[in-house]
Amino acid sequence: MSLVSNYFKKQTKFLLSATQPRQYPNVSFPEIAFIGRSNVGKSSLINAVFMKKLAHISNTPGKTRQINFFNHGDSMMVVDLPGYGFAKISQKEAFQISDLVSQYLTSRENLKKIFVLIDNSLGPKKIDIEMIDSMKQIKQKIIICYTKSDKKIKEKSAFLDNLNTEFENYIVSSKTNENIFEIQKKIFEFL
Ligand SMILES: Nc1nc2c(ncn2[C@@H]2O[C@H](COP(=O)(O)OP(=O)(O)O)[C@@H](O)[C@H]2O)c(=O)[nH]1
Ligand SMILES: [Mg+2]
Repeated sequence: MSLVSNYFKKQTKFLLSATQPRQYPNVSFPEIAFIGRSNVGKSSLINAVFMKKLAHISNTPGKTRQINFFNHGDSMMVVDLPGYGFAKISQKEAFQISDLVSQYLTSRENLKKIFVLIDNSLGPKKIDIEMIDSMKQIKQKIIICYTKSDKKIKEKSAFLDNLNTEFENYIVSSKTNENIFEIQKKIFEFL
Protein backbone atom coordinates (compact mmCIF):
# COMPACT_ATOMS: atom_id res chain seq x y z
CA MET A 1 0.00 0.00 0.00
CA SER A 2 1.23 3.46 -0.75
CA LEU A 3 2.18 6.07 1.79
CA VAL A 4 -0.74 8.20 0.67
CA SER A 5 -3.40 5.50 1.05
CA ASN A 6 -2.08 4.57 4.45
CA TYR A 7 -2.15 8.15 5.58
CA PHE A 8 -5.82 8.53 4.67
CA LYS A 9 -6.70 5.34 6.54
CA LYS A 10 -5.86 7.04 9.82
CA GLN A 11 -8.71 8.08 12.07
CA THR A 12 -10.64 11.25 11.39
CA LYS A 13 -12.47 12.45 14.47
CA PHE A 14 -14.99 15.22 14.85
CA LEU A 15 -13.49 17.82 17.17
CA LEU A 16 -15.88 20.75 17.48
CA SER A 17 -18.31 23.12 15.78
CA ALA A 18 -17.65 26.83 15.99
CA THR A 19 -19.85 29.88 15.54
CA GLN A 20 -17.21 32.29 16.82
CA PRO A 21 -13.47 32.60 16.24
CA ARG A 22 -12.67 32.14 19.92
CA GLN A 23 -14.03 28.60 19.65
CA TYR A 24 -11.53 27.56 16.95
CA PRO A 25 -9.16 24.82 18.07
CA ASN A 26 -5.79 26.07 19.17
CA VAL A 27 -3.61 23.55 17.36
CA SER A 28 -0.63 23.93 15.08
CA PHE A 29 -1.53 21.19 12.57
CA PRO A 30 -1.73 22.17 8.93
CA GLU A 31 -5.35 22.80 8.01
CA ILE A 32 -7.41 22.34 4.85
CA ALA A 33 -10.96 23.60 4.30
CA PHE A 34 -13.86 22.69 2.05
CA ILE A 35 -16.54 25.11 0.87
CA GLY A 36 -19.33 25.16 -1.71
CA ARG A 37 -23.02 25.73 -2.30
CA SER A 38 -25.27 23.61 -0.15
CA ASN A 39 -25.93 20.23 -1.78
CA VAL A 40 -22.79 20.44 -3.95
CA GLY A 41 -21.54 17.16 -2.46
CA LYS A 42 -19.18 18.57 0.16
CA SER A 43 -19.88 16.03 2.89
CA SER A 44 -19.70 13.19 0.36
CA LEU A 45 -16.32 14.41 -0.91
CA ILE A 46 -14.89 14.79 2.59
CA ASN A 47 -16.07 11.25 3.34
CA ALA A 48 -14.57 9.87 0.14
CA VAL A 49 -11.21 11.53 0.72
CA PHE A 50 -11.00 10.59 4.40
CA MET A 51 -12.66 7.21 3.94
CA LYS A 52 -14.98 7.85 6.85
CA LYS A 53 -18.58 8.57 7.65
CA LEU A 54 -18.25 12.16 8.73
CA ALA A 55 -21.34 13.26 6.85
CA HIS A 56 -23.66 12.43 9.69
CA ILE A 57 -22.01 15.27 11.58
CA SER A 58 -21.61 17.72 8.71
CA ASN A 59 -25.19 17.16 7.63
CA THR A 60 -26.74 17.49 11.10
CA PRO A 61 -29.20 20.41 11.07
CA GLY A 62 -27.61 23.39 12.80
CA LYS A 63 -24.08 22.16 12.25
CA THR A 64 -24.37 22.95 8.56
CA ARG A 65 -24.32 26.63 9.56
CA GLN A 66 -21.25 26.30 11.75
CA ILE A 67 -17.60 25.68 11.06
CA ASN A 68 -16.92 22.00 11.74
CA PHE A 69 -13.40 20.92 12.65
CA PHE A 70 -12.11 17.36 12.29
CA ASN A 71 -8.80 16.00 13.48
CA HIS A 72 -7.21 13.63 11.00
CA GLY A 73 -4.57 11.31 12.41
CA ASP A 74 -3.42 13.88 14.97
CA SER A 75 -1.56 15.59 12.15
CA MET A 76 -4.06 17.61 10.12
CA MET A 77 -7.21 19.64 10.67
CA VAL A 78 -10.02 19.19 8.18
CA VAL A 79 -12.57 21.97 8.13
CA ASP A 80 -16.09 21.80 6.75
CA LEU A 81 -17.26 25.36 6.13
CA PRO A 82 -20.95 26.30 6.00
CA GLY A 83 -22.48 26.06 2.54
CA TYR A 84 -23.61 29.17 0.75
CA GLY A 85 -26.76 29.69 -1.29
CA PHE A 86 -29.12 28.23 1.30
CA ALA A 87 -32.67 28.82 0.12
CA LYS A 88 -34.27 28.89 3.53
CA ILE A 89 -32.31 31.35 5.63
CA SER A 90 -32.83 35.02 6.32
CA GLN A 91 -30.57 37.63 4.81
CA LYS A 92 -29.35 38.46 8.29
CA GLU A 93 -28.27 34.90 8.92
CA ALA A 94 -26.68 34.70 5.48
CA PHE A 95 -24.57 37.78 6.32
CA GLN A 96 -23.61 36.34 9.71
CA ILE A 97 -22.43 33.10 8.11
CA SER A 98 -20.56 34.92 5.37
CA ASP A 99 -18.80 37.15 7.95
CA LEU A 100 -17.80 34.11 9.95
CA VAL A 101 -16.45 32.36 6.87
CA SER A 102 -14.46 35.37 5.60
CA GLN A 103 -13.06 35.96 9.05
CA TYR A 104 -11.99 32.32 9.23
CA LEU A 105 -10.46 32.30 5.74
CA THR A 106 -8.42 35.44 6.21
CA SER A 107 -7.19 34.88 9.74
CA ARG A 108 -6.45 31.19 10.12
CA GLU A 109 -2.69 30.95 10.08
CA ASN A 110 -2.27 27.26 9.37
CA LEU A 111 -4.80 27.15 6.55
CA LYS A 112 -2.88 25.61 3.65
CA LYS A 113 -5.49 25.02 0.99
CA ILE A 114 -9.13 25.77 0.40
CA PHE A 115 -11.12 23.41 -1.80
CA VAL A 116 -13.95 25.25 -3.53
CA LEU A 117 -16.56 22.76 -4.73
CA ILE A 118 -18.68 23.38 -7.80
CA ASP A 119 -21.28 20.98 -9.20
CA ASN A 120 -19.86 19.79 -12.51
CA SER A 121 -23.29 19.12 -13.98
CA LEU A 122 -24.38 22.72 -13.36
CA GLY A 123 -21.06 24.51 -13.78
CA PRO A 124 -19.93 27.62 -11.88
CA LYS A 125 -22.76 30.00 -10.98
CA LYS A 126 -22.62 33.69 -10.18
CA ILE A 127 -22.72 32.89 -6.48
CA ASP A 128 -19.62 30.64 -6.83
CA ILE A 129 -17.76 33.39 -8.66
CA GLU A 130 -18.72 35.91 -5.97
CA MET A 131 -17.47 33.54 -3.31
CA ILE A 132 -14.17 33.07 -5.13
CA ASP A 133 -13.85 36.84 -5.72
CA SER A 134 -14.33 37.42 -2.00
CA MET A 135 -11.29 35.23 -1.38
CA LYS A 136 -8.88 37.49 -3.30
CA GLN A 137 -6.46 37.72 -0.39
CA ILE A 138 -5.99 33.95 -0.28
CA LYS A 139 -6.32 33.24 -3.99
CA GLN A 140 -3.16 31.14 -4.09
CA LYS A 141 -4.71 28.67 -1.64
CA ILE A 142 -7.73 27.87 -3.83
CA ILE A 143 -8.19 24.51 -5.56
CA ILE A 144 -11.42 23.94 -7.44
CA CYS A 145 -13.17 20.57 -7.36
CA TYR A 146 -15.95 19.97 -9.84
CA THR A 147 -18.15 17.43 -8.09
CA LYS A 148 -20.53 14.70 -9.33
CA SER A 149 -18.54 14.00 -12.49
CA ASP A 150 -20.63 10.86 -12.96
CA LYS A 151 -23.66 13.04 -13.75
CA LYS A 152 -24.51 14.33 -17.20
CA ILE A 153 -23.66 17.99 -17.81
CA LYS A 154 -26.88 19.98 -17.76
CA GLU A 155 -25.65 23.52 -18.21
CA LYS A 156 -22.66 25.16 -19.83
CA SER A 157 -21.38 28.05 -17.74
CA ALA A 158 -19.79 31.15 -19.22
CA PHE A 159 -17.50 31.39 -16.19
CA LEU A 160 -15.87 28.02 -16.73
CA ASP A 161 -12.92 28.87 -18.99
CA ASN A 162 -11.70 31.83 -16.95
CA LEU A 163 -11.95 29.90 -13.74
CA ASN A 164 -10.00 26.96 -15.11
CA THR A 165 -7.28 29.21 -16.47
CA GLU A 166 -6.86 30.86 -13.12
CA PHE A 167 -7.11 27.94 -10.70
CA GLU A 168 -5.87 24.43 -10.33
CA ASN A 169 -8.91 22.18 -10.73
CA TYR A 170 -10.07 18.58 -10.57
CA ILE A 171 -13.20 16.82 -11.72
CA VAL A 172 -14.26 14.36 -9.06
CA SER A 173 -17.00 11.94 -8.12
CA SER A 174 -17.66 10.57 -4.66
CA LYS A 175 -19.90 8.00 -6.27
CA THR A 176 -17.37 6.45 -8.65
CA ASN A 177 -14.30 7.73 -6.74
CA GLU A 178 -12.98 9.40 -9.88
CA ASN A 179 -9.91 11.49 -8.99
CA ILE A 180 -10.34 10.99 -5.25
CA PHE A 181 -6.81 9.57 -5.12
CA GLU A 182 -5.54 12.68 -6.96
CA ILE A 183 -7.07 14.86 -4.24
CA GLN A 184 -5.50 12.68 -1.55
CA LYS A 185 -2.08 13.00 -3.20
CA LYS A 186 -2.53 16.76 -3.44
CA ILE A 187 -3.39 17.04 0.26
CA PHE A 188 -0.49 14.76 1.20
CA GLU A 189 1.89 17.07 -0.69
CA PHE A 190 1.35 20.07 1.51
CA LEU A 191 1.40 18.34 4.86
N1 LIG B 1 -24.31 11.38 -8.58
C1 LIG B 1 -23.64 11.88 -7.55
N2 LIG B 1 -24.32 12.35 -6.48
C2 LIG B 1 -23.60 12.85 -5.45
C3 LIG B 1 -22.19 12.88 -5.44
N3 LIG B 1 -21.77 13.46 -4.28
C4 LIG B 1 -22.90 13.78 -3.59
N4 LIG B 1 -24.00 13.41 -4.28
C5 LIG B 1 -25.41 13.58 -3.84
O1 LIG B 1 -25.69 14.97 -3.70
C6 LIG B 1 -26.50 15.22 -2.54
C7 LIG B 1 -25.80 16.19 -1.59
O2 LIG B 1 -24.62 15.58 -1.09
P1 LIG B 1 -23.89 16.08 0.23
O3 LIG B 1 -22.57 15.42 0.28
O4 LIG B 1 -24.77 15.91 1.43
O5 LIG B 1 -23.76 17.63 -0.09
P2 LIG B 1 -23.42 18.87 0.84
O6 LIG B 1 -24.73 19.51 1.18
O7 LIG B 1 -22.61 19.76 -0.03
O8 LIG B 1 -22.67 18.38 2.03
C8 LIG B 1 -26.77 13.85 -1.92
O9 LIG B 1 -28.01 13.39 -2.39
C9 LIG B 1 -25.63 12.99 -2.46
O10 LIG B 1 -25.97 11.63 -2.54
C10 LIG B 1 -21.50 12.34 -6.59
O11 LIG B 1 -20.26 12.31 -6.71
N5 LIG B 1 -22.29 11.85 -7.60
MG1 LIG C 1 -22.93 18.68 4.02
